[in-house]
Amino acid sequence: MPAPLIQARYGEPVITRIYNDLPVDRSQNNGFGRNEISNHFHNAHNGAESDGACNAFHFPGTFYDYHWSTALARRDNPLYSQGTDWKASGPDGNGGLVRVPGDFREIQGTMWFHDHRFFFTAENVYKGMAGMVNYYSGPDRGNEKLDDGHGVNLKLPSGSLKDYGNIDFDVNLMVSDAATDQSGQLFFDIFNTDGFLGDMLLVNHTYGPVMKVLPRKYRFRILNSCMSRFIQLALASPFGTPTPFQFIANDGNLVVNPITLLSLDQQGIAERYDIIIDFARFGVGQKLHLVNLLQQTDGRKPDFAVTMAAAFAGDTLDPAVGPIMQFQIVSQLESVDVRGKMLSVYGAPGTIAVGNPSVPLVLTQQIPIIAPVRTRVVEFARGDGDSRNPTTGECTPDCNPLSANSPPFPWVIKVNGQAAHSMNANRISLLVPKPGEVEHWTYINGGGGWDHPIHLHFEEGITMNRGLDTIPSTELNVRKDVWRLRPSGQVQFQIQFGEFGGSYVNHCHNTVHEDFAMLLRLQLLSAKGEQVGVTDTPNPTPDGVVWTTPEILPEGDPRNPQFAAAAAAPATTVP
Ligand SMILES: [Cu+2]
Repeated sequence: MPAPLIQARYGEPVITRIYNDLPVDRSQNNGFGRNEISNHFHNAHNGAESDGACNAFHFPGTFYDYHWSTALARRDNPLYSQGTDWKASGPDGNGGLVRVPGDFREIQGTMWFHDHRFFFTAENVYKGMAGMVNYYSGPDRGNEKLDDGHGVNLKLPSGSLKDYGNIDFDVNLMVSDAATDQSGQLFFDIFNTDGFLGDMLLVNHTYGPVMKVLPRKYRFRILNSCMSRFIQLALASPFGTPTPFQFIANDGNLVVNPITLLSLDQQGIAERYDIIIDFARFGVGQKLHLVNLLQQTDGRKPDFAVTMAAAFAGDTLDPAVGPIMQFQIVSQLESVDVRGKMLSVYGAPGTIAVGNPSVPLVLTQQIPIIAPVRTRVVEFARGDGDSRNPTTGECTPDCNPLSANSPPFPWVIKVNGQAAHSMNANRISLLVPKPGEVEHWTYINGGGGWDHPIHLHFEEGITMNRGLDTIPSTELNVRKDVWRLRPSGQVQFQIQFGEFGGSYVNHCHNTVHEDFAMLLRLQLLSAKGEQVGVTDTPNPTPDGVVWTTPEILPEGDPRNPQFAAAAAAPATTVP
């Protein structure tokens, strides 16, 4: 079953009602997965109650309404709150634009939603609780021909039969891995805390799909939705050699100028890369392949990338390396946007001429790096977690249920060089006292035997550097919401919070690491009229929600004198 695609646009909020129709009996889960669900919209700017927190799940027989506000970041900044910029806009469905408050440089495009139920995220997402969401905007409208009257439409490859959101030439590719048992059902190992790898790489939940394409440009929005597998994709020409394509967006954020590549960078779990392939460079009847070059043989980290020739020859220890999808170039095909209409590039008899659009040289403007109000260091490490409250013995929301005596979780996070903690939803590890303040954060990987793709909910950061290590052009000064740390690596980015106050999380998106408590809680205070303070912690039960008052780590709270002392101390592990 293909994963769903939800199309939304700036200026039109969405209510997504999720019904939980799973069996009440937990034992009917075929060995893994939990019937209590939470739906996280990665990485939209939504109120905390609609973020899909890992501890805000709901039960069989209930529904939960998520209010997807389609808020554009910086709408609460007086510079952008008037909604006067035509670039900060959404398609009105009738050839024009609806302006919205916010900064057009923070427009988002390719996103996704997935289950986030603590301790069961990997299992539930693996079982299919995920889909993609595209946000359409004035500049990135999903219409390659329309003149909107204000000259903001970038006219990126997409199609033109609908006002916005055409998918004839703008295609979401969700890449996930799977393993099956002898009866053909999904197999999963719940006792592996390093990470779980499937031996089959699927595209839109299909093994080895074939897509017919016209000889022209297509946009592909590629998501890695694996549990623990990193991928590295390249395009093989009909002759089996790497062939160039253009990179236009990272994690749903347009880059300033398109970047020509022969291979994508490594792509960690939850990262999204948008690329443009021009099939006009090849002839009708020819076939190209999307190829995974990255060998990974355990859940800790990838081994290395192999050559295109080795990938085709199967000269690798990893059955998921090699061609994963085929493109067949045809002279005409039926539109997906308007069924029954036939399309061709030059307008063969009985078809609509779609032509081959060009890609602009400039896609957006750079947000500058400035002196921060404060800096923070967050280190992700291996260790004995402390999810259990020493006084009450309780964990929020769950202790490690794999064993009767519940050993501690194996993954921890340290803030500003202080003590290591694993997830307790009733503990705030990072507190942002005021919206609009610019901070610089450094994420550190405390070990060399692992890589971690770390996801920050709710806001995107501008990637500044990777310490002394090299940084690719697809990351430098580019906005992202997931960063691979690299083994013993680090990454620094500029971040600014706003729009909403409330509770969010920051975590490893190797969903097995996440489930074993490599998460922390982030609390945003709002200075706006509604005065959102520190929010109580929801503890859901089948009979309703019990609220508890969270503790706040001093090293994560700039209002606490101990914050400055901790921030001034060197991090415990700097490679
Ligand atoms: Cu991890």
